[in-house]
Formats: sequence, C-alpha cells, structure tokens
Amino acid sequence: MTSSSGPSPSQSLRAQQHPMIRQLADTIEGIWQQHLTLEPYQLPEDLGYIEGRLEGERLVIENACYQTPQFRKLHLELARVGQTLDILHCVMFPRLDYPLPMFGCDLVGGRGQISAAIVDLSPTSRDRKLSAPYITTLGSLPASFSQPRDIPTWGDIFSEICLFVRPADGAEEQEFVARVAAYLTLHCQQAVAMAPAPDRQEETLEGQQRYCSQQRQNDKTRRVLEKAFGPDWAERYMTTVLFDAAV
Ligand code: BLA
Repeated sequence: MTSSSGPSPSQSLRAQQHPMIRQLADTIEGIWQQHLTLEPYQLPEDLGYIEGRLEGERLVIENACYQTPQFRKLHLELARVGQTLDILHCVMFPRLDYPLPMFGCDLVGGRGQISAAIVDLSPTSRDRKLSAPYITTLGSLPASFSQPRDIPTWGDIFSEICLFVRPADGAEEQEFVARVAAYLTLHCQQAVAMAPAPDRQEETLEGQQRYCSQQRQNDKTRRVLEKAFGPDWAERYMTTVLFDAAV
C-alpha cells in the first residue's frame, strides 16, 4: 500500500473515469466553489492518495477534502478498482451547530454502464424529517427514470426525496447529474443562510452518528475495501474517512 499527497493526482484518475463520474465530480466541486468558502481539510495520516492490492485487483483512491464555516468536512472521493470499476463517493458533514441534513451521493459503474446512482439529503433531526424548503423545492421534481432501485434495509436513514436508480442511457445520466446539482445548490443556499443553533448540537450529533453507523453497514463498500486493504484497514477507513461520526 502506498500513501502520498503528491501533486494533484485527482486530475489524472478523474480523466480516466467513466464520463458521468468525471462530469459529476466537476459539477459538485463547481457548486461548492460557487456557494461556499472552502478551506483545506487535513485527512488522517495523509490518506489523500492511496493504492492497495491484496488479493486480486488494484484499488486506487483519490480524496479531495475541504471545510467551510458551515461544514466540518466536505468529502469527494474518486476510486478505481482494476480497469473496470469506477466509483464516486461524496458526503457533506455539517458542523454540529448547523442542524442541516447530510448530503450524500454515490455512483458505481464499470464497462461503460453506471449500475448504481444514488443521491439524498438525509435528515439528522430527532423527528427524522426534512425541513419545508427541501420538500417543497425538491419533492416535486419530475421523476422519469426507467430503472429505479430498491433501498437496502440499512438505508432507513434516507429521506423521501432519495433518488436511487440505474441510469438507462445518456439522457438519464444527464438527468441524474442535473438532479444532484439541484439538491446540492439548494443545500448550499440553505447552509449559508442558516443561523447557527448551538442548542441543537446534541440532536445533530446523534443524527450524524445514526447516519454513519447505518452507512457502515453497507457490505458492498466494505467488501471492495477489504479485498484491497484487509479488514482492519477497511474498518479504520470506513470509520475515520468515509463515515466519521466523531467530531
Ligand atoms: C452500492 N457501493 C455500492 C456498490 C459498490 C459500492 C461496489 C454496489 C453497486 C451496485 O449495487 O450496483 C462501493 N462505494 C463503494 C466504495 C466506496 C463507495 C468502495 O462510496 C468508497 C470507497 N454509499 C455511499 C453513500 C451512499 C451510498 C454516501 O458511500 C448514499 C448516500 C449508497 N451504495 C449506496 C447504496 C448502494 C451502494 C444504497 C446499494 C447497496 C445495495 O444494493 O445493497
């Protein structure tokens, strides 16, 4: 396994990935830059660029990480397994005095086809409900995806506006990217307009902890990491980089 923070490796992996992943990564970073004031975020022990190979195929991971006044961590990860499996993973972790939902997005694809495309704004409030602006703006967007997918049981953290599909063609891929842009733009606007609510820190912490512990039950993610890095490394990566609830 190697780990380094070399000169902007993300451009290189991004250029090789499935075009929808490349496009979505550029879209997410563009919206972040447009709406938020980004500062660097130091990942533990230089987990910026990682390569692993245990049994089977090589796994390359490139992380981009930022923080802002409203978010303790903005994480965008691109990964490639062998020559075939491309992954985009993105989660935005609000600071505890900003009782905002968790933006999460995952794209998994290979050999020219994206098999899983999911985006959600997942509530962390005790009542497990999204606030009105999210529902009114995003709850009524037209849904014309022909291959919706079923949410696994650990996914009870996701909201009523969660979109989980297998995009059938280029038009559906574009529609999904546009959906992510709409979710993300509204979320950034909500965040910058929000006054901090220190009295809700405990509730927000509990909500983020619930979100992370459910996400860590995704065996499909865990298996990919374990195959390349082993179970201990996979557990550490899932709890400190992908879904760290400790603040
Ligand atoms: C599915 N995630 C998957 C799959 C793989 C990964 C291989 C199966 C693809 C398929 O069913 O078609 C792998 N995802 C990864 C890896 C990383 C990753 C290795 O992010 C990181 C290194 N997952 C998330 C986030 C969400 C998410 C933020 O990381 C949602 C907001 C959801 N991924 C998610 C869901 C599935 C999935 C719901 C389907 C799981 C299932 O059907 O059992």
